[in-house]
Amino acid sequence: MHMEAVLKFSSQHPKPAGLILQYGTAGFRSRAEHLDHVMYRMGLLAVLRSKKTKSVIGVMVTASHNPEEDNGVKLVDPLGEMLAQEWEVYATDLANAEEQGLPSVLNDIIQKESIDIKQEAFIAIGRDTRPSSTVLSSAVIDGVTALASKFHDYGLVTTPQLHYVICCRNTNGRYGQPTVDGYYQKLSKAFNDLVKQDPGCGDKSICLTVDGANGIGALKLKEMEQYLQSALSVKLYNDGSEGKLNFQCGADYVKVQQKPPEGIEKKPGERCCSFDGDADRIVYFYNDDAGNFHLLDGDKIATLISTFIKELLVQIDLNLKMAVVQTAYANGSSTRYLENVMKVPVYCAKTGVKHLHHKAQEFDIGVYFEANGHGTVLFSRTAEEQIRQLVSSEITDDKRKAAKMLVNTIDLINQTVGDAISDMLVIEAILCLKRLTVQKWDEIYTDLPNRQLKVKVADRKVIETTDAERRTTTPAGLQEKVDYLVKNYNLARAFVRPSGTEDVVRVYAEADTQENADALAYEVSLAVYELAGGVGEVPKPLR
Ligand code: NG1
Ligand code: ZN
Repeated sequence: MHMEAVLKFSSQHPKPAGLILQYGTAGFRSRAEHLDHVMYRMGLLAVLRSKKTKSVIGVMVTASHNPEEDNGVKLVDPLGEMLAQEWEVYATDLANAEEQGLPSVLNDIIQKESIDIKQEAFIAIGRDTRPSSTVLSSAVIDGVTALASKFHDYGLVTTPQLHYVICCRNTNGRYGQPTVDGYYQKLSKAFNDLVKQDPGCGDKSICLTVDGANGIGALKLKEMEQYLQSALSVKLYNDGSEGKLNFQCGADYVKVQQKPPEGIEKKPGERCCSFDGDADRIVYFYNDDAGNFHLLDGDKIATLISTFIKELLVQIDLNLKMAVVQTAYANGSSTRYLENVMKVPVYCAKTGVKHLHHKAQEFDIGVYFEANGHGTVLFSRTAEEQIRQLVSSEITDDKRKAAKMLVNTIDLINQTVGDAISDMLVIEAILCLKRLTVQKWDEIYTDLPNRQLKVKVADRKVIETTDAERRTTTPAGLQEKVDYLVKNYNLARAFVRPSGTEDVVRVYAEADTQENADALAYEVSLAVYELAGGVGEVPKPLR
């Protein structure tokens, strides 16, 4: 191993004394100025992971929906999935080691994982548009270089684009060409073919307003527009030309604040969507004639997509098992609708797409979405093969059309990870093919009013959870208190969990009216503050 080089490069990326960071829900996240050493070390770790898996590994520099001043890094595994959980602890050990201890941490990993250090490694690197991302991604490159390994710097890409190219590279192009252009070609062909199944969907008949969160998604959507000539015309706002990344715009703002982003013009009934800062999430929204705001979040998206797929499956008559995976944040109405009306099995996973992705892999077709708009659809290899074979077999024209539409859907979906651009194209195609306005889509079921709040506590680890994070086991008495508070409201549900990306405890409540959801969320916040060591201002009622 090149330990001298490791230490030499490391001195250019010193670790701030005493700084301890954790590989959280989506990698490391912090203020950008705290991350230079982490980036360097994730370059080192990516090389070890690449040697271990004998595959190309990705490193994405982004802090997603977090403020522009923050940054972060996530590693991408061979098939475009999130880094294997067993390696998260190595990431944390490496990030927190004092400089002189680096060689021994690296050697430990090499030994524990029986890594052949002579094995070649190859790393693909991407970054978002944050001003800090350029220098931070060169720190990653230093890490890769220190271990004398090769890399390709994809530069500015969305997170899902990097996941896509990693999957392509490691499957010898079976998933597509491993370039950003290959991504545009694959998705646009699938989209154009899908909407062509219906003559009413051509000629720019689909018009959509997009809030690009002033981030990478805006940039990439602009690049992609020329490939979508046939059907879609986009009005792009918050394209990064002036506004600040994720500031009063973007999917997280729209979802959490439950209001439209700043800086976009829209007429009543006009369909709009918001990407997040690295374009792996999307939510839709519109204002009705009375000016009321309506949000169509990940749950509504999961319902739309799973209904569409289920209808096609019925037509092609293949016995494939489809399920929807959600988290505790899924609106109760969506779960009830899927289970009771659509008769689709629904599972609840812990927050964080890696958990949802894992669960979704258990089915022939696994649709997973977090309420915040991060999600995708996974087709098992056999399901995909069966559907593809059907297209060229002896069947009726109607059946063939349905099978073709499923094939186009498979190709349009980015199965590696949630992808705002890909999800947007799937949704737009479905709405057009099913002749659904955004209002009609919204009316499929009515969301229960809900509220999400944050509480600051001295140490959020005092809160431990069970049952896919729907119940707390510590501190003593907290769950009993939440149960007691929930009983006072109709159709109510509430839960508490420590965030994996911010130093806060999250509180979620839903109930029959917004007033009740707000009151319950406030009461639960107060219980957290009192029983879990709240710091700073005591939570106040929302109204
Ligand atoms: P945390 O901070 O652990 O709640 C948030 C989101 C997740 C996920 C991650 C990664 C909510 C309530 N939580 O996690 O769904 O997207 O960020 O970005 O939206
Ligand atoms: Zn994101």
